[in-house]
Amino acid sequence: MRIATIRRFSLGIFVAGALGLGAIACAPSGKSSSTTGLLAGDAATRTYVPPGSYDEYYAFLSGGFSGQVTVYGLPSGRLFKQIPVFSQFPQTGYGYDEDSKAMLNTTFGFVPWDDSHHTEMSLTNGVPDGRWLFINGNNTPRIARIDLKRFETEEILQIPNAAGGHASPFATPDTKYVVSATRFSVPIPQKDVPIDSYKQNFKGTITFVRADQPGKMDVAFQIMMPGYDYDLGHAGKGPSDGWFFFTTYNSEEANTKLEVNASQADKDYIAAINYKRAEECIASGKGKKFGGSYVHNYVDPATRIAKSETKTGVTMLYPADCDGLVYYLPTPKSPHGVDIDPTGEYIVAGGKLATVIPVHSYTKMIKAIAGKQFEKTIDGIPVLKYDAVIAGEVKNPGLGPLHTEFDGKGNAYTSMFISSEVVKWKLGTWEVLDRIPVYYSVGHIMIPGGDSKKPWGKYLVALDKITKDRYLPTGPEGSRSAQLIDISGDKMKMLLDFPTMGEPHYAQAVPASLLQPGSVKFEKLAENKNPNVTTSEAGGGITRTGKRVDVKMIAIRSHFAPDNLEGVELGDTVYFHVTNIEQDWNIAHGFAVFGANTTGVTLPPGETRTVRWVPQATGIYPFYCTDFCSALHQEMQGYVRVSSPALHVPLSANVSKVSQTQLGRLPTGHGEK
Ligand code: K7E
Ligand code: CUA
Repeated sequence: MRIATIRRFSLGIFVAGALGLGAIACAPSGKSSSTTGLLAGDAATRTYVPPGSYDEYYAFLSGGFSGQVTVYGLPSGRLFKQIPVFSQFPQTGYGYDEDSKAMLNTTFGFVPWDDSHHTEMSLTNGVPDGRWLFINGNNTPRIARIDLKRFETEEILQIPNAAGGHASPFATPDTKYVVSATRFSVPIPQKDVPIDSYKQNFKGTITFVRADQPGKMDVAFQIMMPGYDYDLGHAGKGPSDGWFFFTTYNSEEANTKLEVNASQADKDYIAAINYKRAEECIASGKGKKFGGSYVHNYVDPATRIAKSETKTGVTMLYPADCDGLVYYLPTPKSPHGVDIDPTGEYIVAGGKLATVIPVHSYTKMIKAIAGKQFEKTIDGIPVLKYDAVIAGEVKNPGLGPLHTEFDGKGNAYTSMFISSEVVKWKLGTWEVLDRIPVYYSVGHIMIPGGDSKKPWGKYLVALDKITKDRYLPTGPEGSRSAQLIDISGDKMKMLLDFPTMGEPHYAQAVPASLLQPGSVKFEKLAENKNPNVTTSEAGGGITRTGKRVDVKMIAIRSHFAPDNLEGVELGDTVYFHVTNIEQDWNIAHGFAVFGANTTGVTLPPGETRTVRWVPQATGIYPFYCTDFCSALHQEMQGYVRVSSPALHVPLSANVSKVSQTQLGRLPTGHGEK
């Protein structure tokens, strides 16, 4: 079905192109006319941000299997930055250098990769506040927190007792919690059992993580759930604040050929979790102590060096022990997304195999709970009657509904994966108002603030999985694509395509004014508490502790000091602690040494980075600045001599204005080890 659809669309474009209409070929023949109202020139004007001008929104796209986040401007679609989160990043040295590599520690050891799906902005009163961006690691379940003053990953918490952290890291309206539900059920705790004992042994968990205290993210509690696959989640808001909703599929509990065996049941469920009730049950001692260890990594705010701590044990809640904690809302069919409208009343499911978009009512749900309108009970979880909770169904929306966002004006927009379109419909009447084709196979869509109480409903970004025909070919694998759609009028209008990095599953965006004023320009040297900081040329030097050699140096336009180092011996491990003492925005230097076998680094102004190097042979090794920083950048270099231990070459560094007797002494002041 999907391929046929794509072919049809491709053909449409080809025909349009042949007729010389390539520039406005965003309306395939035979589809809605809603895209034809916009001339290419109008779209260009709407998305053109002239040189020297700024974009209106920051957009944060998840990087999918790149394990990163990318930062774009809207409406231009210009890429500003990649923020490494779960992946090592050669461009900066993230995950390679001595300062940041602890960020990637887990109980599985050092894990320098993950599959990141959902970005989530921190919220205050249900509105994105621009403090932090959270993103999940799917494969080795983790949640990261990115600080949006620095656009840097500052914290990563591993999720124990889970296998796949997909329904994550959605936030409560006050960011008290972010959540992670296990996509794959497994034995919890893990044990070696036959796979076909799934129904007896496999379970799912839903984890609530305390997230409102930066640097102190921690597992608050977990809920032991039936062995389904948990897909996505969203918090209630307004009247439904205090509840969290998660989609499930594979309520059949199949363990093989899921594409058939997990598609048997007519309906799966949305799990509605009353997390205020969870807090009460825990307070009254109904939680159980449960095992499971996990690693918490965070950037020490003073030193800016990442640290890891391993934690053990969680509080586990069983629905049977805490009545009123979880209810199941029957939902057709293998639902994917679950999205709560800005008023908090409607719970919209993306039943990817369903022919309708089912919408539940929070009010009806509460009434059905009070009236005990239960179909049955599963592991202590009452299943509510479908008719008692359903508010309405959007009929004939298209094929393969996945995700819904809202514009704050009473309209909802749903991505249709199979029929490759975005469909606009009205909350309350459920009528389809408009549809626009996208290219192709759209997954998530994003309206700035479109999952919050206060959407900025001007643009919609479609995040497409397949982009045949949109860009010049680049070999067998092309990029995925984002498409910017104007939703300010009655009809949606396609404005722009731009390629993405990795596979952006979800995205968040906020007005630039929320982040621009607070963006850090440089680290103040006086506030750099890295123990290896060097704040002046005279402060550099070289010291030996057994087989370990520490070099402290500064970088400033256009030299390193010291820049001649002797006395390093074969068999030593050398740590270069380089501080960029520039105090000006965006004046970066870099550092790399010949034969470097760990990393090079870029050095933001005012910051210290440490590179570990184990020389493999005697000789002379140049080091240099990797960032073209001035007209004399090519002169920004130095040498390290590596000698045989038998030669007993004395340790030396040509530190200016410093006598030989001072060599090897750490500078006074902060930072003494
Ligand atoms: Cu790709 Cu949110 Cu992981 Cu849907 S998920 S597309
Ligand atoms: Cu410093 Cu180039």
